[in-house]
Amino acid sequence: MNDLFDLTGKVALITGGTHGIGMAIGKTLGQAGARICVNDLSPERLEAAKIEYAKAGVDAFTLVFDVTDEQQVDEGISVIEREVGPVDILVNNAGIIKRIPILDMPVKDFRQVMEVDLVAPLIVSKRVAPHMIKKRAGKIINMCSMMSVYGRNTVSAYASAKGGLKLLTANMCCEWAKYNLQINGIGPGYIATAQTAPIREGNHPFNDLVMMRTPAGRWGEPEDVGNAALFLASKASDFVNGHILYVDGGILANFGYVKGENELEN
Ligand code: NAP
Ligand code: GCO
Repeated sequence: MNDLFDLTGKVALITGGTHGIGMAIGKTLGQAGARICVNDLSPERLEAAKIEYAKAGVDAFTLVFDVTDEQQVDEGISVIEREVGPVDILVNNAGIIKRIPILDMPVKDFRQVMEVDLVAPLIVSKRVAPHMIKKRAGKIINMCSMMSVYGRNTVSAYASAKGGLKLLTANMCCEWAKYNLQINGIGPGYIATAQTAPIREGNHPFNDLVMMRTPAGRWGEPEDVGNAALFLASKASDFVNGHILYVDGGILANFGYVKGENELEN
């Protein structure tokens, strides 16, 4: 049974994996035996992340490149292929969000979110897929969101990108599954990371909404997503394709509830 989740001999690239969900995924896949590669925009964050990975027993190979820049992606992946090996598992994790009402959002900001959250997964996947196709084996995991299926005030760019990423995942499946590539997405619910800190910390009222919408009654932890990524990166998911695995504590199953109803005494 353990062999199903053994990633020994596999090279995994987690984009933007220097903290938050990406780092949780990197640690989990690394502890399952994968050789972990992590990119980011900041050398300083990569240096700090390397230390964090080492504390978890993971020797991360780190390099700087911007996932929105085709030339930097090509050069970065070439370095990985030369120094570590061809990528077997790609996690398109890097992402940004801008919380601005549509009428107030400059189009350049909308474009920037689309570039990072939707176009970049295409760029990086196009660069690594040919090797996977030649090898007739590969795993691509696109980091989607609840906003792949929901809108919400102020996150129009993010939801548009993550909604697009859900269907880009489907299209990668349609074109590449025949070569034994499995391309899936993960749709995290509300996870406690730097990205959600502005709507979570300081007793922010958004916590009430998350609690009302999340049957599990808690914010998710990055490790909750890391565990789902291990499934999608492993042999255990070889017949799962084009699927978005929601890791949301039940949000998608729940319309919501009124505080105090149907609550046990203990
Ligand atoms: P985070 O803490 O903001 O981390 C995002 C990472 O992406 C950072 O390391 C960031 O690097 C990197 N990045 C951004 N733009 C980049 C670029 N152009 N090139 C390379 N790296 C870049 O986010 P998170 O909460 O861990 O989320 C990770 C992913 O899960 C994102 O795609 C997010 O949309 C998605 N997600 C998050 C939640 C949640 O509740 N947290 C829920 C659903 C989906 P820098 O730090 O150097 O900027
Ligand atoms: C927000 C949050 C969400 C989460 C996540 C939910 O402002 O609504 O940041 O977008 O990040 O994407 O799945």
